[in-house]
Amino acid sequence: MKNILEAPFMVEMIRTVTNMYAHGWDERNGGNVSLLLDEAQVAPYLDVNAVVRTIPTGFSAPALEGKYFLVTGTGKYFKNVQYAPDVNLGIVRLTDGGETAQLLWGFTDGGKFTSEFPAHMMSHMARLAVDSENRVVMHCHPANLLAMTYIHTLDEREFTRTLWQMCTECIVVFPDGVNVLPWMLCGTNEIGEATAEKMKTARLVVWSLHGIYGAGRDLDETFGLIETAEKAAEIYMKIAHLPRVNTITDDMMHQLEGRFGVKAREGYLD
Ligand code: 2HA
Ligand code: ZN
Repeated sequence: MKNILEAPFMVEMIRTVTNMYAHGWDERNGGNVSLLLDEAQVAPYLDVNAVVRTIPTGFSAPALEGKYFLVTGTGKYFKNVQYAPDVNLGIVRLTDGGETAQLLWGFTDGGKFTSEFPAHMMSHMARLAVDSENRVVMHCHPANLLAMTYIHTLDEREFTRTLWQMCTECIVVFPDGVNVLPWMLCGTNEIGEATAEKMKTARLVVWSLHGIYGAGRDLDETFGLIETAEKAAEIYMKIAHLPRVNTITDDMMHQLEGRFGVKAREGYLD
């Protein structure tokens, strides 16, 4: 068996959560990440028939039957992942129609996957139905996006348009815009279902007064998506209380659509 700590997916996951912590997005045990893996990716590094223990998930996810995920642990601190990946991360395979997770590696202190596992798995299902290449769901608490949910309308079109207006490249990076959930109790199947519903039409879902979810094809892309939205929110928080003299107009955004070959969410531009 090859050393799993040297597997490209493991190295990338450790680098990503370390970077998320460095960005201040994941204080204490805040945030969680899940990465969909193929059996062929995992097999050189562990015996896929050796189940360490099974953990009930508390939900059903038939579309994810037999799928493998590398996922952050509940109560674990992103800042510690690089020093003890086998404690803070785990690899699970879903069985029983998604109702059981078979632990194959990690969570060596007896721990388990993130409390937001329902939101992650339901979001994977939703995104895979739209994009079969989607592999990542990422949640964190970036300060400016969070701050924005205290002072900006939560109307999705307005929220998206404000972010697009803050940096020229926003509409290019997330032409599908940002969906927004009202405050809901986290860690529940209900917020998981609501997040997944929102994931059908956008790869970014804001959890008002809490944080954000991003989805994408790989860790870099998903990190970059959240990074770009958070940068836009930062600009907004710098200027929201000041008179606006200039802005990115809808006409400019139509020019960006043409130049970069993207199409803004239907009805979001005038
Ligand atoms: O504790 O961020 O939403 C991790 C979280 C819960
Ligand atoms: Zn959170």
